[in-house]
Amino acid sequence: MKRVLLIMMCALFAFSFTYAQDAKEKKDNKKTVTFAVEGMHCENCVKKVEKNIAFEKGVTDLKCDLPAKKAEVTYRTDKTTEDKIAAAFKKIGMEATAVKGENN
Ligand SMILES: [Cu+2]
Repeated sequence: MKRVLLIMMCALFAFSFTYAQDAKEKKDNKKTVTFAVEGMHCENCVKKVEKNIAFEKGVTDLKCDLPAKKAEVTYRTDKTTEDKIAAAFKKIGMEATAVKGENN
């Protein structure tokens, strides 16, 4: 009887472990894309980007590099896309192009 219980405990443990791994993978579907942002020329522009893009649906992190005119956007791939983020830049009057080969 004790042996059955032990086997069941092991099975349960293995199952929950697999499940936890699965859940972690689902949480980690993040992607960071660097955008070259045309029209971001001063601190105010950076603030505008931070106030708008950072709150776009699916965006989890945002770093602006004013001298390089670049914005590093981290987003959840299940919530948004590169195109949607570029469209959000367009809405605030900036042209964002994903820089290939930097981190994507
Ligand atoms: Cu400006």
